[in-house]
Amino acid sequence: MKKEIILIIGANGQIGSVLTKSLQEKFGVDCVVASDLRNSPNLNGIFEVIDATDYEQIQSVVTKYGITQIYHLAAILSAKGEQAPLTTWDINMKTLFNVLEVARLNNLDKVFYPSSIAVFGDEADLDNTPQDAFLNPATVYGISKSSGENWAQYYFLRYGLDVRSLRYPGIIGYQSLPGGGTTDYAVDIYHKAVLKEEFTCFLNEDCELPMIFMEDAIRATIELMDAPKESIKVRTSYNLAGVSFSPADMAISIQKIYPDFKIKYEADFRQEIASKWPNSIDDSKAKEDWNWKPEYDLEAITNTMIEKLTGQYK
Ligand code: NAD
Ligand code: AKB
Repeated sequence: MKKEIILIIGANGQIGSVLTKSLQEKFGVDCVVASDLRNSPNLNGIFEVIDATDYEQIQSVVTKYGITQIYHLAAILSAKGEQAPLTTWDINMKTLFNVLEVARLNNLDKVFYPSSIAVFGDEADLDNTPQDAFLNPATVYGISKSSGENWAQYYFLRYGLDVRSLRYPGIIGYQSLPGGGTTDYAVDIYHKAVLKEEFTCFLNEDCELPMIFMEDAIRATIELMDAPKESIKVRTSYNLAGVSFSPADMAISIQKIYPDFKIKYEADFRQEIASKWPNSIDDSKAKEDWNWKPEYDLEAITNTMIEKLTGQYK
């Protein structure tokens, strides 16, 4: 079997720091190159500083290690992106174009490109949003992801590059902190609960959004990338569902463990972003094509988050 050498771009982020470890376990520490804008002193493994807006920096690492697959995670997320729309567009698109071109010109085997529920806007059904819903995203982040999905498909159709993609929901994990998204509250809330502090939520109490536990998100990524090429029928990006809930649902689930936990609501600009995103996602294509099945519901997420964070804060 061919030896795969993996490059992860944006490896220091919320997903990258966890995915790096999983890919090291799968492929071996010597076969995974983590990269980001700044060094990662605690990483046990190979690290290279790469600014993915610079084509040559990616190319030189691909050559140096004989990279065969790229996981391209670098992006500016929804809330932070609204602070600087044009810069966000430049970074999100330039990094993607560089990855696609490096992959094409070096005949890489596969590329992973994460998309997001942010591709949907108010033209899509909010409940059980279908795979093929009309996309009219309202944030620059969502516009960049919906465009990126089409570029992924273009490289597949035009050049045969095996680009695979998931529309991740908001990701919840204890291992890392989120960076600049609209769903970040769903991680922060557990940190406050474990610290026995009141939580101020920037979304409304009934704002239901699709979420997924980190373990499920990582497993989905690896299962998608492992699936036989012919079973990948969606070449833009697969809808992916974990579980859907509102901040009030989360508070109730935390109060089962900490009855004194308090939450108050002070909605800000992120509520406007969230109001145009789905409440829930139809991921039947992912189920059909590569047998996707989430494992964590809200209760399992709450129990695991509180157990793990309690250990971390000891
Ligand atoms: P993050 O913001 O935590 O991490 C992104 C990383 O990219 C950071 O470490 C940052 O330093 C790096 N980066 C930024 N610009 C770069 C550049 N020019 N060159 C190299 N690295 C650069 O994001 P995340 O939550 O880990 O998300 C990873 C990917 O998954 C993103 O593409 C995001 O859009 C997507 N996604 C995330 C979620 C989620 O809930 N976390 C949901 C949907 C989609
Ligand atoms: C964000 O809130 O921007 C991300 C996402 C859902 O893409 N977590």
